[in-house]
Amino acid sequence: MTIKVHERLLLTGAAGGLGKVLRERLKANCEVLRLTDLADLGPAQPGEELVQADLADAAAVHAMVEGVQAIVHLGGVSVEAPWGPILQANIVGAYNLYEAARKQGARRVVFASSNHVTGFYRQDETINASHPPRPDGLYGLSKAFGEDLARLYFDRYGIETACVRIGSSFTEPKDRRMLATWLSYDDLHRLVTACLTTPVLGHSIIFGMSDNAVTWWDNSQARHVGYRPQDSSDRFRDAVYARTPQPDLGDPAVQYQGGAFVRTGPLE
Ligand code: NAI
Ligand code: 15L
Repeated sequence: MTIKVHERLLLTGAAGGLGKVLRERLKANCEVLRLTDLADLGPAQPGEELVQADLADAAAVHAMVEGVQAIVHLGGVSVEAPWGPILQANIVGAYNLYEAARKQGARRVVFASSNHVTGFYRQDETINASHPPRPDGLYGLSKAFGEDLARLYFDRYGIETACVRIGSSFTEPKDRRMLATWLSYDDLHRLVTACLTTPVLGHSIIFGMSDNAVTWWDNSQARHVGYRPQDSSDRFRDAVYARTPQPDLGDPAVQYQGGAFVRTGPLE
């Protein structure tokens, strides 16, 4: 059974892919789940409060944080994109959220960071939370900003954050790279639950992955979070190999952890 340590939780980005996944599951983690997104959230279900708002709108963000004890922050631009939208959603939006948490008294955040904070490490390297960021684009850079912002708000104000560098959270791994980066939806919920319930979180960086045989990430610095993945990409391996071409080892998308993010997008 999931321990409910928070009465009211805020989930940003609730209309998105992972937002829909957690909308159902996080009801077990609280009495009231407040959901927010720029996009339409549909009708409120029992135990839900809905707020349609732009994270770049400071007043709206301050209002949505009122009365919540903890925040699961998924909202924002989730892929490589031009600077304008990334600046507004991921940088101004994250700042607004932490300022609102400080002023409204929310004490813990689970921040959906991304493996693209470290996308320019090679696939033959194993990295941990102490390795410096090597973002693979403006999107990864904005997530690195979010992680540093969270660090400042912990050091100065004691607001705890788990920066979850999510790998690839989809129903199943779509390609060979995702055999290393895959995070099942159930493991995502296990990980978010662990971040919400562990007694002392501090400012922690944890790589969001299932128990995959191939991995580039070492979570030994986040044992205090108490996350134990129970799924693995391994059962998809044969099918993924059968339906995908032999990789070109000269392709940067094959060499680097960020995959295609290292060579696509508005930086070109
Ligand atoms: P998504 O793109 O499906 O959902 C993001 C949501 O944020 C959307 O519903 C969108 O309307 C909302 N949003 C965007 N700009 C906004 C703004 N200015 N104000 C309010 N809401 C805004 O992305 P997904 O896949 O659900 O990912 C959720 C989070 O997890 C994102 O922060 C993403 O960067 C992160 N993540 C996801 C991964 C994955 O494998 N799905 C991997 C790594 C990180
Ligand atoms: C991410 O950060 C994206 O949000 C997601 O859509 C995937 O592209 C994922 O990384 C990935 O690296 O597979």
